[in-house]
Amino acid sequence: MTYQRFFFMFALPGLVLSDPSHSNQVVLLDTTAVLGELSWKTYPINGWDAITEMDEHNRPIHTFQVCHVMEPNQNNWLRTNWIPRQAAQKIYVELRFTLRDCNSIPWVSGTCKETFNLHYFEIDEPHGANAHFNPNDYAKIDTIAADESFTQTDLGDRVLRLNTEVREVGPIARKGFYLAFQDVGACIALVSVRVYYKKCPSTLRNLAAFPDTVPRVDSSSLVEVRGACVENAEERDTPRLYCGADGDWLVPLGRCVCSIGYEESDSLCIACRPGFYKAFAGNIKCSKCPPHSSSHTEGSSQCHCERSYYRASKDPPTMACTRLPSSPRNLVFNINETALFLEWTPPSDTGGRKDVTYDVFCFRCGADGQACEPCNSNVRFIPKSTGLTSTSVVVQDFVAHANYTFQIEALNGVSGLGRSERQLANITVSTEQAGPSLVGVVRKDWASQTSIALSWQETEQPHAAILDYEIKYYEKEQEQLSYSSTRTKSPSVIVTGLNPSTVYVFHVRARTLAGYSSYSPKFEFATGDENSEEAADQGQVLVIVTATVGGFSLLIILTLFLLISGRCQWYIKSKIKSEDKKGTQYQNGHVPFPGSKTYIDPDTYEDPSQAVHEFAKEIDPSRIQIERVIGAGEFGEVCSGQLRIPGKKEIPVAIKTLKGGYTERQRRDFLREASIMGQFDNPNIIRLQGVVTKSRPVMIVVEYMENGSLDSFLRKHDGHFTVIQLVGMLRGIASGMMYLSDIGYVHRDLAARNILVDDNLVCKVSDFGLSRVLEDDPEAAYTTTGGKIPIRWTAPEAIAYRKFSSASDAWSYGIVMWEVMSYGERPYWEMSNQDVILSIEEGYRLPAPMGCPVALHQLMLLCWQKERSRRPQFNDVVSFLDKLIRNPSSLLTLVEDVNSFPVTPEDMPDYPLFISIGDWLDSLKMSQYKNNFIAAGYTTLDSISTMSIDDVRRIGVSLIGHQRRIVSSIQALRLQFLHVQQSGFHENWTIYPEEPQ
Ligand code: ACK
Repeated sequence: MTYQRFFFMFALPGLVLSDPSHSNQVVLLDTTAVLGELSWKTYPINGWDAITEMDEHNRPIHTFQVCHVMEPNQNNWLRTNWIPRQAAQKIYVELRFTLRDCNSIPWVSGTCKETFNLHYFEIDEPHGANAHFNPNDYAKIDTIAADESFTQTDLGDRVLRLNTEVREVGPIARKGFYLAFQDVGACIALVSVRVYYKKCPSTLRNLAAFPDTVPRVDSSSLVEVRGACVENAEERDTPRLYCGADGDWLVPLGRCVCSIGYEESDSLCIACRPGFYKAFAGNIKCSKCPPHSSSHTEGSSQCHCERSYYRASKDPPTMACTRLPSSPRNLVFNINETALFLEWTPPSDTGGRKDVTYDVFCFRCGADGQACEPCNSNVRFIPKSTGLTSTSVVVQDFVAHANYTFQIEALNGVSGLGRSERQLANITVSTEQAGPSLVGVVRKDWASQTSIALSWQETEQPHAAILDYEIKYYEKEQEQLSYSSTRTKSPSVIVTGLNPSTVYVFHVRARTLAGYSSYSPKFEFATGDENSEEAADQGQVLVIVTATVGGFSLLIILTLFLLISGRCQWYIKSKIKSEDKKGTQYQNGHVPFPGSKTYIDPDTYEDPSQAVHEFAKEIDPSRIQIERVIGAGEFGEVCSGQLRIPGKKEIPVAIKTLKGGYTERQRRDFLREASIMGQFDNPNIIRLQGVVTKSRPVMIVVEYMENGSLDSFLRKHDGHFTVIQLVGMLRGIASGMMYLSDIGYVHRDLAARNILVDDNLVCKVSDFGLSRVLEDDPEAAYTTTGGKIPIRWTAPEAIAYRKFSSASDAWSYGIVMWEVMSYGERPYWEMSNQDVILSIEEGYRLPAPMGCPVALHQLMLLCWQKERSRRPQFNDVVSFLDKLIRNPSSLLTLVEDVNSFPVTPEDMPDYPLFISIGDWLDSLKMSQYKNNFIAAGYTTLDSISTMSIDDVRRIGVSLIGHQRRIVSSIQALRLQFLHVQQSGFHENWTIYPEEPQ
């Protein structure tokens, strides 16, 4: 009985014949893939049986079976066709078969086997069709036994299990081989035979291609394979891989990178798309063309600049293309006797670059401004004329009475690439004002112990009438440490108040409508000694001369005053020791400089209208033409209009009127201002033209100031001026205040609202009137001592016990500086007056406004010293500001640039502490931004302390004024934080995080 049918009843169902694909195997034979006949040979012919069935896809299933289990001495061979070796060095034979368990077949004991043998025979070519089969040619590979055979299930069914066995054979050297299956009496179904060898398949690794590689037969050694870079890639380190025995690639070394213009995508290097570029070889992506450049082809290594945009040789290809800067803006000049200051603001368009410098070109022109030729080399530029990094230059050694044209060009790194697009700023300067000295030899007419009389002549016919002369003098020994000056309208003067037996240096300059001439050479003259005969009664002479020079009958007034009131507010100290000046001046009230005028309080006149007529000219109202109302004062309207002066052309004036129905006291208070103003003669003090008292309405006529009051002017032009321009304004105010303090007038209400500005940005101090100003000033508040005081502007000692002095004016001046540098911000913002007083007492001082040079904030802090004798005097302020103007680079360091601000308890004491972001913003009246801060993650005060103006802008504060207010306060917090850190009082710094509402 043959068991073949029986066998297949179990064999076919449930067999899984599909072949798993193995990428690292090269198949030499796979019976499941052979569609036609296999034509394998069997020996003897009736041993193995070939059965070909069809699967559900109609593909043949080649099966060989043998089951002669009942007959002894079986030796049935099944031989494959010749299999070419190809590249194989070692082959793998995978057999899938079923093998019946002999126990499951009755009556076969002794003859039934459960194994079969696998053999091979290497040979270079296949046998001929009639070749005889010789089993001895074959070498045995292995005896194959089943892992599984028939298995009984719980239900009693028999389930056939498929065995898979794999055997390796090698090395194989011949071109091909046969396999043979020897049955010795088992019941076998050979379902599939797969013969393969292993390889490491070709692959791309690290942008290198590695070919198919056959592993070594010796499984312990690897094949080293060198890769070739893919197209458009270049080698970095030689790319290598090792092929392992199982056909796996191991140990990748080295690599290739995509060349310029190409980027990696799916292990290949593909060209950058148009609009993109890659400038460097490497495993980076192509980048979008930088601004103002483009690429039109694929694979661009860089992008080309648009028209009028350039790339400097040192600019990296990643940088945006840039263009030439626009012309510098707001080019202005300022000229004095010897120096011409040119100043401008940076171009509105820097071309997208940060390397902007400036070149200055100088041309000297003919009278009509035409026929210009380059300046000769005598004209000097400080610091230099080319490659300037700052926006100002000082020009020296120019010729007086000449016309110059200066051109300023802004340059940047690409200026050399587009010369045709250069833009220059031009300014024409006439050096009329810088005329030569109009004063010849200065002679000493006589000298006493304390005075010297001088006279001089004009050197040449002046081009404009001389208005007056200024005489500057100082003790020779003191070498210009401090100097004094006086003025005269005639070409002679008696300088008084000098020290006996002392050599003085004098020089004189003239003032014409065109400005000051240069100073005369210096002349040295000595005062007489104690025994000098000339010493007689020089005080009398002095008074007469001074009074005449000043244009006021001071002598008469003073004599009158002395006789009537018996009080003397005026004296000339004949021996002023210069070292005493500082200490005594503020403490004892006014000490006039020698040769200067002295202010007289109109209240010391019994009849105040007498004071008015003493100091103010009565104007015929028919000469006044009122044009329009420009504002409202406490006593009536303020109008603008014209004043006709006989023989001269009309001048613009402001007219303050006293409204009808006034009381006598109001009239007196109104005219008091004129009595005060009329005593002043200084370019930085508002000039009184005269008064109308003899008809109605009563008027005070003053020079017209085109730009009105300084506070509103600055607010209107927020951010429009250069620092030098602002310092120029501050210098003017300080100079006016120096004049006032020199003649002994204490202003008491110095504030930006009381400064007027003309159309040349000249600032003049106005609003005089002692107690009246304070009544008048809306900022003035009542203090506990009963007076009305503008708290935010006033020094603590003046608030506390009405100690007003030039030193308290210096405090107010510091506040004016702050107002100017912050473009009219309200000092201490919205803090209450009471809080201002308390925080000043605790040592709080206003922080530097945004963009404020350190030097200016330091000057403010000096003005705000508690100890009033330590505050600077106005002459110190003027010379300090002059130094800054002469050396503009000293203004470049801004407070926000300073990382470690010099903090001393005196200069920078604790700032008030706020509890939370909300409290802080409330104190600034900026509560509307609370959620902006919190949404951006600024929930604590220490987190905001690092915020820059850009951060403030970024979180949505768009108004420049608000940005300024917030940043100023942040700087204050930062300084306080620094101070707290330095002093180690961290517990003072209370920070509460806050949640959004
Ligand atoms: O800020 P303003 O324009 O400048 O408004 C006030 C207003 O009058 C009430 O004082 C302006 N004002 C006062 N004096 C003068 C002046 N001399 N020239 C021009 N405007 C003036 C001031």
